Amino acid sequence: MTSRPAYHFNSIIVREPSRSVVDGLRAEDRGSPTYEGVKAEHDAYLTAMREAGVKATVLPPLEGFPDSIFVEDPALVFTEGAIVLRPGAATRVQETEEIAPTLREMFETVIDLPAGYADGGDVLTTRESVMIGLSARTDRAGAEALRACLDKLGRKSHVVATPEGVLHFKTDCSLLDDETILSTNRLARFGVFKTFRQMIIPEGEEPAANALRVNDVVMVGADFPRTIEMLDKAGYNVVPLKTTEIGKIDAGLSCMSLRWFDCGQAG
Ligand code: CIR
Repeated sequence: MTSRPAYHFNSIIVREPSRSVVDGLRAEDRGSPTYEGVKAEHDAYLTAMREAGVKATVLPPLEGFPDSIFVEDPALVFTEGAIVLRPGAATRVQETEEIAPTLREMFETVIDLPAGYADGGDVLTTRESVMIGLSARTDRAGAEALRACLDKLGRKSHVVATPEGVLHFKTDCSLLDDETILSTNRLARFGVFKTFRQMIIPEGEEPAANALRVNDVVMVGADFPRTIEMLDKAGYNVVPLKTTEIGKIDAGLSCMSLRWFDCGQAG
């Protein structure tokens, strides 16, 4: 267990969207996002992050990688160090080579995942343990190799399942505070959050489960009024953010940043 709340961050890395983001991967075609729309959502996200108290390192767009705005997937970051992952989608594998130099500049310890496949979207960091969801992007070999890397950073971890057809573990859940998880009903039914208080997403608003707690605020997709009302009533300081365009390429709020608490920085 670490000493500070798992949602206490003072540093993030984001990457500007490329014009090629309109070709981002998607499971189901609900129309392509527009570059301008994604850029506006990304800008608002970055503003909200800064208002929440983090210092942002903004990386330049990568035209060759349509999904590279989703920096959460090729790496994991912690106060103790970073892990360069092995993304499970063929078009995203080389995003690691693009982000690794920044991580090596910013972290003393950087570990490369040695085997298998794992996406950061499948990893939920809680105060007690790092949960690794098996999915179409994260296989058993990757999850076990990741556990060994996390062990080197002094982090406990365990492997859990992701519902069939759901892109990432965190597509369906997020941390609201150290005791509380926001989850879809379909994931909560797996029983993986038994040690937490659980808040269940209202039926029909499942994509709202990928919310994001950063310091005092919970960022939530603006298209999900019942989830916003539920969290608001529960006393959370909700910041609604538009995710309509990135939602067309299966993304939510956690995917657009790597977040950590840097002890070398005040705040
Ligand atoms: C992909 O399929 O990889 C992107 N279109 C969406 C990635 C979303 N990432 C995340 O939730 N961590």
